[in-house]
Amino acid sequence: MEVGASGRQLRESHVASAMGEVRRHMPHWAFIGLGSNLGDRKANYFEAIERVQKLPTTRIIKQSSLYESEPLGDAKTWFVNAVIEIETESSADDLLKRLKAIETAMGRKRVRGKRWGSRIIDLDILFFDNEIISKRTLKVPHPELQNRKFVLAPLCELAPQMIHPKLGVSASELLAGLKSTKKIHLLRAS
Ligand code: A4P
Ligand code: MG
Repeated sequence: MEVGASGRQLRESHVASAMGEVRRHMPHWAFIGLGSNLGDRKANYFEAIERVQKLPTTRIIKQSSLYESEPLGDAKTWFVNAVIEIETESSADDLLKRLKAIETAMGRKRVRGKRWGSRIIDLDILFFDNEIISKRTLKVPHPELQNRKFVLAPLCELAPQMIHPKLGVSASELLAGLKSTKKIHLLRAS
């Protein structure tokens, strides 16, 4: 769903400040992957979207369709997955903090020792500008995105030409080359 002009266009725009001078307005753009497999999964998705929309200096530009996907890892219940594009004036670290705060506010509990377990909501930063970030707390592009149809299918609705800054290929090429046998189907078209 197209919500407004592309973040990349806006990034380049100039805006007049309250003082009357023209200053460069340079929000960042990011793609966020959302996943839920506990409780009312669709309602969780919509609540998360609302909370992202309310983050300071952040705006949702596009939302993908919703998909239902077979779990990868320890979880037993199928996930609802989607991807959104945002523009924000937050740094990548700050955005991560804010997304984690949304997960916590929505009641997500992390189970020690359980990798890829069930969760009310998971918000992952897939891309942040064209940055490559390799910190313990934040890895961008998300290190697993190229292996996941539940990320690539919704991402390709929004940005099929998006070049992965580390792998140097587009999202649609990654999707076309994906070998995963995990099932995924469309739940709600955007
Ligand atoms: N972290 C590092 N990079 C990032 C990033 N780009 N975005 C750190 C968000 N967080 C990032 O994440 C653990 C730590 O990763 C965070 O504290 C953050 O500092 P977490 O959300 O606490 O735990 P997690 O989500 O269980 O771990 P992980 O490894 O991030 O898992 P993923 O990649 O999120 O995968 N199957 C289906 N069908 N659909 C799904 O959505 N999701 C997962 C979780 C597994 N299986 C799934 C799905
Ligand atoms: Mg996560």
